Amino acid sequence: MNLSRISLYHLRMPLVSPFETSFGRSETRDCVLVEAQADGPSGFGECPADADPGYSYETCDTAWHILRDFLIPAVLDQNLESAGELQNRMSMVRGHLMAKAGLEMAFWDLMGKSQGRSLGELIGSSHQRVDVGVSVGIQSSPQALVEVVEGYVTQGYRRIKIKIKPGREVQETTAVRRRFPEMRLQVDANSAYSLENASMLKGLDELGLLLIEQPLAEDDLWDHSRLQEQLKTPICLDESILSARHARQALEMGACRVINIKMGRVGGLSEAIAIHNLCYARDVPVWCGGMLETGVGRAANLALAGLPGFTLPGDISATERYYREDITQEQFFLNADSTITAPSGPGLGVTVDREILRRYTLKELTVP
Ligand code: OSB
Ligand code: MG
Repeated sequence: MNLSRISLYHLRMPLVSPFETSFGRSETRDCVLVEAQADGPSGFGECPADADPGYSYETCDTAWHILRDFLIPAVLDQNLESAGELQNRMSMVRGHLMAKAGLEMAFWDLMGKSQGRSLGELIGSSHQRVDVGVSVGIQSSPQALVEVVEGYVTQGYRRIKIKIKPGREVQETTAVRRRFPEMRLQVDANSAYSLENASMLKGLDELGLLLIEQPLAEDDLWDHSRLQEQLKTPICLDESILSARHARQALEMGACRVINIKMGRVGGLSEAIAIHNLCYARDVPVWCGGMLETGVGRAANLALAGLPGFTLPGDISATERYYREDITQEQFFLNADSTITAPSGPGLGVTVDREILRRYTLKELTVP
C-alpha cells in the first residue's frame, strides 16, 4: 500500500453532558482525525489525544506536530505491506503513541477497504456483538450519581463504571451498590491516589466490585503491586500500560489482575492485539477502554473488543451517550442485552459525513 496523501483534522465536538474525572471536567472532546489516501477510497483513523494533557502528556497540538513533522514524512510514498511495516517507519519517534495510533488506524481502514474485508475479519474477531457498559463521570453528590446511573440502567446498560477521586469514592460507590446490589460495578481513579492515601480505597473492597482501575500514578507499577497485596478486589491498569512489555511486567509483578486495553494509549491496534494475545495466553481478563471517541474510533474499538480474550464489558457506549451528532453516518445503538454490534462493512465500516466533519473542524492540513 502506497500512502500518497494524508490529511489531518483537529476536531472539537460538544459532549451531550459534561464529563468529570479526577483530572478535570470537560464539556467538549477534541481529537485529531487522520485521513490517508492510497489508490481507492481513503481510510480514517482517530488520534484520541484531547485538548489538555490530563489523561496523557499528549494533546491534539503535540500529536499534530509529531504527525506533520515526523510521522507523515516517514510513511508517505513508501510501499507498506502491513501495519508492522508502518510501525517500523514510525519507530524513530520515541513515545507519542496516540499520534502513531491515529495513523495506524487509518492504515487498517485502507487495508480493509482494499481487500473488501471488515477490520474484525482482518484481526480475527470472534464475535460482532460486544458486551459493553458505560463510564459515569463524577457528579455533584452520591444522590445525583445514583440518579444518573438509574438513567443508564433504564437505557439497558448492565455494567457501570464510576469515576472516583480522593474523598469522593466510598459514599458514592456504596450508594450505587445499595441501589443496584447485583450490578456489574467498577471504579476508575485515573491515578488520583498514592500509597499514602490509598487506605481510602479499603472502603471499596467489600462492595463486590469487578475491579478498581488505575488507583496510583501511571509510572508506579511497584506501588500498584504493594496495593494489590492489600486488596481483594482486582486492580486493573489503564494509564500504566503502554506496551505488551509493560503488560507482562505488571502481571509478573502482581501490579494488576486485569488490563484495560486502549489502542490509542498503546500506539495502535497492533500493540493492542499483542497485549490481548499475551493476556489471553495467561488467562488474564481484558476489556476495551474508551476515550470518548467519535464513530471512527468507536468502530475500531468494537472490532478490537471482538477478540476472544475480551471477557469483560468495554467502555464503548451508544453514540447518544457522547454526541448529539457524530461525524460518521452510522450511529451505534445499545442492543437489549447490553451489547453493541460492530460494523460489518469493509475496513472500519463507517462513512465520514464531510459536512458534519467541517462543522467541528478547528483546523485542517493536507500533505502534500
Ligand atoms: O480513564 O478510561 C478512562 C475517557 C477519557 C479519558 C480516559 C478515560 C475515559 C473514560 C470514558 O472513562 C470511556 C468512554 O469512552 O466511554
Ligand atoms: Mg481509565
